Amino acid sequence: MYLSRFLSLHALWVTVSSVIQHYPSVWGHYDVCKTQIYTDEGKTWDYTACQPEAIDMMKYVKVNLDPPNITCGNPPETFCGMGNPYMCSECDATIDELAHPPELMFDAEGRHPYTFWQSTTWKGYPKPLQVNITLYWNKTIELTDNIVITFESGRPDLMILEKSLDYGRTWQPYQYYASDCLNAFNMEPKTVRDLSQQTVLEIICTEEYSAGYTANSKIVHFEIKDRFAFFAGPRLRNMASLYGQLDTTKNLRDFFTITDLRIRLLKPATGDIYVDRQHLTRYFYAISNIQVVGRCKCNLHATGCREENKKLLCECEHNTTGPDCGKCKKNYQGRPWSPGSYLPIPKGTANICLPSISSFGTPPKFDRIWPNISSLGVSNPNQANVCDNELQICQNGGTCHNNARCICPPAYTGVLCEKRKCEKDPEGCITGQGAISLPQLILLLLPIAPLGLSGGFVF
Ligand SMILES: [Ca+2]
Repeated sequence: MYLSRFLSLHALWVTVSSVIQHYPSVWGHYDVCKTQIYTDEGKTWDYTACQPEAIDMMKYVKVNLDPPNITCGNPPETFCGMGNPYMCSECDATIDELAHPPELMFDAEGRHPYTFWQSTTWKGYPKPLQVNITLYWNKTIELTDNIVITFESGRPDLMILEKSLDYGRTWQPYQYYASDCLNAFNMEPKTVRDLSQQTVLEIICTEEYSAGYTANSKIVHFEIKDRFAFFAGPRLRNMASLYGQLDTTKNLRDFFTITDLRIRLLKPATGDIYVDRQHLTRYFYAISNIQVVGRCKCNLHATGCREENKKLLCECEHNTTGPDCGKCKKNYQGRPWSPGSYLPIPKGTANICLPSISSFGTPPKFDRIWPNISSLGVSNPNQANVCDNELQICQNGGTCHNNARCICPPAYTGVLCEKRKCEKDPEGCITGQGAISLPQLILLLLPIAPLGLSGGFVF
């Protein structure tokens, strides 16, 4: 008896261990849009929320400099070291070895000396030396890692990082950078560590990255991961919490979403309070690398994003279409388009577009109140097929009965079993019948599994 109890406990432990080990590597990835499942009625699809992998977005970036003639070397000019104004070199756009065009901000590094873009020197002083570097993708992108700008000159005394969400029509500041925030922007200096969950969207001015030539570091950050950490913990292990927040808080989601970035270089490093007018060739901007890591925003309806005619496009699933999978495909207007949802963890909700119902004919143009499938009911047996195994597939394990109705699993409802029952519950979807939430799972496991959910997780 003891042996059988031990064996069943052991079996439970093996199951539990495999769940624990499996969960962290699976739950946040959303790397599959659908899987084929087998039911009594045969094969069908189980749809899940999905998103592309995060990638190096600089491979796809386009750049625009303003003013356009701000790159050094045309005509050739001399520039000198900040530390030693007598150590000088040439910038000449006509000689490869001496040219510093903008694309050198995005080439693969790994060799010394680094390749870099460089501006003209501040020979027009006291007229400000200002440059706008606009990075654009013609695609909505979700940032997943810090933006990192590497300067080969001193880091600027004044700089603003801006973002656009509408392809450069309007701009919002992301972060201010200054050696003296109060003086430059009338803002109290802060670092991202001064923020909290409640103030994570605050736009701050930081003095952390403007120490110019005197500091060893050449790097300027915009801290994405530190902001994620307010929700996911310092090592970003609790991504479920972050995903939950992103799902329910549009402002937070939008904060990390961009179509364009603009680096506004407003004053070069001077290394001192005063500008040395005798040696204006010491003052310029030079950038060797910009890191932007993110994923195509596909509204949780695609895992692929490809470049076509130099434009990034989501490879949409779930009967959606558009560059961001932002609308339903033709003939799939059975209910209003909706983005997928990260919840419930780990698979999310696909919110697929449902087939239009042909018996209703073509919906009148501009008629936004065309009946949606969930309001149709199944009372009229003469109406067109409600479900079949090809187009109108019962979801979430539901089975199609006589083409007239879907027989749904206990936790689901809706004509095609597309809705979780607890959606109606004002308390949210905490205890779905037949489904077990992650917090529940952890609580259940704690007495016999005194270890945290750990494991490498890559956002
Ligand atoms: Ca470079």
